[in-house]
Amino acid sequence: MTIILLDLLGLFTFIITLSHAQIDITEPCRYPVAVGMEKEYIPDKNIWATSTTNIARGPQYARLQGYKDDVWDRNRDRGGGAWTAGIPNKEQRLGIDLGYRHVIKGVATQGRRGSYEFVTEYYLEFSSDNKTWSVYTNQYGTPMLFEGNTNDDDIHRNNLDYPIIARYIQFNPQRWHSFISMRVELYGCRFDGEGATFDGKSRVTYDISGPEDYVQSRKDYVKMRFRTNKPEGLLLFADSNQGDYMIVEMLMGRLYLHMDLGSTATASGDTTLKAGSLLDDNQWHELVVSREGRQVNFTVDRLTVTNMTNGDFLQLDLDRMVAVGGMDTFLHPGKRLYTRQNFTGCMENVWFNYMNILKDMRLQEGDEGTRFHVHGAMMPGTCQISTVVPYTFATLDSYLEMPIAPGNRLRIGFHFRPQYRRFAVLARAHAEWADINDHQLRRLLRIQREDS
Ligand SMILES: [Ca+2]
Repeated sequence: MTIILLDLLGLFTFIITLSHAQIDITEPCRYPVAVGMEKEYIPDKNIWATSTTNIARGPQYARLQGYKDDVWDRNRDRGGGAWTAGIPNKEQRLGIDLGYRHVIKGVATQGRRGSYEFVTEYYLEFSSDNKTWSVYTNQYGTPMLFEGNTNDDDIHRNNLDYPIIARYIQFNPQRWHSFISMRVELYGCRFDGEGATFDGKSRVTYDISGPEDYVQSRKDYVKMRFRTNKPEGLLLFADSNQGDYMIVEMLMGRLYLHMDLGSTATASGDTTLKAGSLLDDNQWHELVVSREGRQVNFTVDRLTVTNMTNGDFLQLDLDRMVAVGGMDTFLHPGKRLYTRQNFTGCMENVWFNYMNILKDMRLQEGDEGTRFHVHGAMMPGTCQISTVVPYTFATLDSYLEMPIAPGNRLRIGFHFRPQYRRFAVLARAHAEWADINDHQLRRLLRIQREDS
């Protein structure tokens, strides 16, 4: 296994030398293809909408290149040739269940042919569980408005600045011409995430203590996706007997990267970079560490912090252990490390210098002499984390409202955390009868922020 990996490294070094381009072997979907709205690989039942004008304009007809047939064909019912929302407002959504998680790298839209109905601007939303949704954002973190169509039949394709990894996608039209009518397609690949769930006591280690097994690198590349609802924990720990290390830990929902490429009596190499905030929100996040010499880029969800390492050294020397998800003891770490907790949550596609740790561990499972070891009850496979959905009360008048059955006794508990330490935040909950859209009186529970 190691020999193949070395061969691969040699090969990629060679390619980089030739092309002078950065080749990312962790790139999950280099050649995106249509997921199958047009070709109907996505079945009708996997497509939904918040409203529909009539049955001939249902969501199942929102297929790229679909059109209203002049002649009725029982084998290919194309309906009215597009989905058309029944309510013309900005709250309408066309949703697609891709069946499996995908890497989505492009989207295409069309209007309804022959009727001059089309959507000119829309938001994209995505979800891995059909419960918690994220909106696609631009580099400033604000929702990104996608360019739609300018007529009813030309295809407009948008290639995404960064890929979406999700099973569920929603189009949320914001402006349109005449009616909200859409035909769509998505482009990407099936996502094969090699993941595991860590329970706060488990971890994976890769032994590099053998005489031939040490790491000496002038460049480093670490990448992982993670999801947690705990604000603190150790994600990665790699160190050496001489004092070099690379550590990634989470504290108060922020990520900290600590590195030391070598210290002398007069110059410490100890360097810390911080990135991200509120990362314990139970959503998937991605971190990337890329280092070349003293320059370190620490990226969390596409926002990069760059710094130079302290000290005079350029090489990371590791000869003890690479640990993912935690350590056996925090008693004598001897390194810049603040947390005393292992990571709780899910990780997937964990790369450490071109080693896909969870995948290579699975492939070598049971091999005599494997340098991977699982400690504790780490569960491989899809994420097993319970779906606790945190809400951020961003403004004073933010509130959370949910319908509750009349006559039931309800017990409510809060776990809440102020974004800034100096604010003490109180919450207020009250229940009231309210007339919601189906004209049935139901009781609504409202939870509201109340600052002291
Ligand atoms: Ca060193």
